[in-house]
Amino acid sequence: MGFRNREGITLRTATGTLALAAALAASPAIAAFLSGTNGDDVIFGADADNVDDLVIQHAGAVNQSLNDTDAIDGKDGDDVLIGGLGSDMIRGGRGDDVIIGGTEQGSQPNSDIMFGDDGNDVSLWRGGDGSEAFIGGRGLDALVFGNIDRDANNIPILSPATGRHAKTGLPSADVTGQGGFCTLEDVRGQGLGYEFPFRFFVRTTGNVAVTVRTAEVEQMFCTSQAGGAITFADLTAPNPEFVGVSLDEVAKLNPLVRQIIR
Ligand SMILES: [Ca+2]
Ligand SMILES: [Ca+2]
Ligand SMILES: [Ca+2]
Ligand SMILES: [Ca+2]
Repeated sequence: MGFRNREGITLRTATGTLALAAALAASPAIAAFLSGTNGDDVIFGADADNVDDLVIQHAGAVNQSLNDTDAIDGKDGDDVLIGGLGSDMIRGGRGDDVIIGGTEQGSQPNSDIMFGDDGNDVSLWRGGDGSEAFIGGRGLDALVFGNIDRDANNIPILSPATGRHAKTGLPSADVTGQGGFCTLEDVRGQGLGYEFPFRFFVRTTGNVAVTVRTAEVEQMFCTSQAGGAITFADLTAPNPEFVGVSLDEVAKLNPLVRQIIR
């Protein structure tokens, strides 16, 4: 398992609590390009390519940075890839990858582009993460909207997991209690490059907050319009629509998603 992270961050994984400060102190400065191994990796965006990077930022010039963008390549293996701030580009590679573009809490830019590649991949979005794109690639891929659990430093919490993510742990998210709901529009066959724009509506205002585009994604999980329940859309159906599902049904539809959501 590989780690890329900011100094001092603690990860909770299946193998226990790992304090990474010592290990990171010995590693070179982390650039915006983060490459995993062909094993199971946990990679956090460095959020370090910004105006505070004195190698990038020319004195007296306007902003020369990538505004916290990271380019993350998980390579093979069952990875957990987390972009953090900025409009990140994240590639899962082969294996069952869990990809989070944020979390950004509404800070901008926050439009992440995520590729699942081969394997059964999951992309997780949280309120405040902005409008994004998820291209699933081959396999059974799922887009999930929910309140991703974070620590006090805004880092998604990874909890012990079983199966293919026993080495990395998995993030968790409250989908049932999310403060909004989703709609989908089917634009397959229109030559747009993506197949579904999903819109997230804030329940209290009824306003659209974001639109997430998908291509080669088979499943979508969100929250019911009234709240308090999970909805699911089968994107392989001729006329996909959201229907209510129990957690037991989620487990049958997608065991990896069931490990993540509640
Ligand atoms: Ca990997
Ligand atoms: Ca980032
Ligand atoms: Ca991001
Ligand atoms: Ca993958």
